[in-house]
Amino acid sequence: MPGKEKLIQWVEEMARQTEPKRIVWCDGSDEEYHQFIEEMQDDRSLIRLNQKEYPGSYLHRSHPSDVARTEKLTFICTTRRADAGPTNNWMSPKEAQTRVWPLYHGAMQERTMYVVPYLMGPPGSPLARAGVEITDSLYVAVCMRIMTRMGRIAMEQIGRTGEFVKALHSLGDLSPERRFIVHFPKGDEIWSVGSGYGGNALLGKKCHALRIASVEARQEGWLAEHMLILGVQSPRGEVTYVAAAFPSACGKTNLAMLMPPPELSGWRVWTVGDDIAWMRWGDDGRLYAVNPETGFFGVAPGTSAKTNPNAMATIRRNTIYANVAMTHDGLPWWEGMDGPSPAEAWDWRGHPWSPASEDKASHPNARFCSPATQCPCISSKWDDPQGVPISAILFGGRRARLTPLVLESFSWSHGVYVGAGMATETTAAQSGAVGVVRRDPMAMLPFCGYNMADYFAHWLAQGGRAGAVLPKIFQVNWFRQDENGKYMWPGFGQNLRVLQWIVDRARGRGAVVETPVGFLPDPKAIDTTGLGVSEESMRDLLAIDTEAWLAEMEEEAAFFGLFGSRLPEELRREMSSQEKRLESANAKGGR
Ligand code: GTP
Ligand code: SPV
Ligand code: MN
Repeated sequence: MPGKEKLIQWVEEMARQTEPKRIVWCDGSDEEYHQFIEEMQDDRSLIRLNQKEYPGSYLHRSHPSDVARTEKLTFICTTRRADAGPTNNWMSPKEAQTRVWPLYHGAMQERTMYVVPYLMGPPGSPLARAGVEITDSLYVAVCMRIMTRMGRIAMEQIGRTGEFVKALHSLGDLSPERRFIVHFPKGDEIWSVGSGYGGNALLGKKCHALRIASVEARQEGWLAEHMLILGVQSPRGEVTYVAAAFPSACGKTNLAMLMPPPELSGWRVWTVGDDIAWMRWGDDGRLYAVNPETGFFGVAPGTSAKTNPNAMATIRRNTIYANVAMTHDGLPWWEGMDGPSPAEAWDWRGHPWSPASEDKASHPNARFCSPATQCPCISSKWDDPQGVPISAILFGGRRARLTPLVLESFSWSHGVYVGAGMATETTAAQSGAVGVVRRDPMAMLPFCGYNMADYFAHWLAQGGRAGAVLPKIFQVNWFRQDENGKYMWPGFGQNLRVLQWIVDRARGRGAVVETPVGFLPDPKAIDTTGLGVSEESMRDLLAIDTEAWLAEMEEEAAFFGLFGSRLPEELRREMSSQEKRLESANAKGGR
């Protein structure tokens, strides 16, 4: 059936269930966007910020119980439970029909249904994929306009190919009791009800571009990953592209927009993407990455001119903020922003706030939503349909102890093992406890749409591709703490010093020290002039505690045990070789 008819039929079907007052087909135009913004001010779902200081910018306050992704209420819907795997919540298609579908019945009565066609990936790219989100939230529609290529351009592709992901979203009654985010990888369908928050509701992002796309990528031989993409430019003008997976709120946006410190003059970092990478093998054997998105949905708290000046410039106009505080002058504010705290403000819930208040002014997971083109360091290739060739892949988590500042894996399969064994401390980006160490393979634990054992196998299989020019795989950790709980590494712009070594290694240069867990930089290989980190701290940041690693490997083994016989043999081999290397080093008294 031609795409347009298929789409009309689906929209009619969804309208019969949800019973909207009216249906609006979005064309993605500027006029439409501005009209939506006007309507949202009228119904008070958007508050106008100070237009002199923040032109085109607004604040959205969400329901206080709806401020982060709810992983517990996120499901993969497959006929067989094993296909979702032990790390995903599973629901049978039948159960979804009886438990979730009825929640849509009459859910849009007295509301407008917005039909939002969108494209993920640059138009004309072999990786451009279309979707249509049906939503009763204007906040969702305006954020989708920023985050995706919305409207006509998507309709063209749908009309031509007849293929699109069907994404149904309703705010429902916003009760966490009746909140579900359900994915049907087989039918390319997503149902989300009961939440208006980012990753739960902007369905092109995590639901489509990661959970659904990861299944498609496995079938078609490419990769859909929770990764930033950046280009590092050396003073000689050589640009090296890097993709990096860090879990939510662990530094992707910050690294993607890195501002080189003055001591490292001549170096530049160009942003291609800050959250999601779609990567495919090119005819020349290299791995090419595109950013499927067109905007940044980033963490506000901690963002300042000191930590991320490029983000501060990006979010100065045309930005939809969510759950930040607002000063009496209509300026957005959050903890960790520049300058002193305002003497008085409204907190993220709209209650009066002062520095004496017990609660934070901004929600820790408050976000900004801004167009990518506003970023001062946006790469000239950020929307290149072919993508950028990746020379290095980084895996990083938030670990107070154990994992060093940087290490290089011995091989592709060792690198896959390093990524699969990753762990991190939880953050405010997902509801639940903060600061608990959990395994988060490749930062994809909440986003892999199928059994993660098969996901590891898919990654391993890439290493055996004929003619593939494999990127080198690294692990990084910006979050090591000393015994007083202070970060030992200054991070942010200074992370460029680590990127320099990574670029050297990717280009076959740079000195290393071999350890049981990977290659570490030779102590002199990281330039520390003007850094203010003592030699002793650098030693600690690059130390390998073999006993602690062996203890970690027990936890890792318990996690891998969840997958039973489905865990790839190659991963088991990497794990046991690493264990042997550690044991033998330990017997000799450490590294
Ligand atoms: P998501 O959008 O949730 O996927 O997060 P993200 O991975 O893009 O994380 P982001 O860059 O927004 O950073 C999250 C938090 O980590 C912010 O509060 C940052 O200030 C902090 N952060 C980022 N980079 C560094 C760093 O190098 N060192 C330290 N100490 N903190 C950092
Ligand atoms: C994340 O939580 O990883 C985010 C924000 O990037 S969300 O859009 O909610 O997924
Ligand atoms: Mn993310």
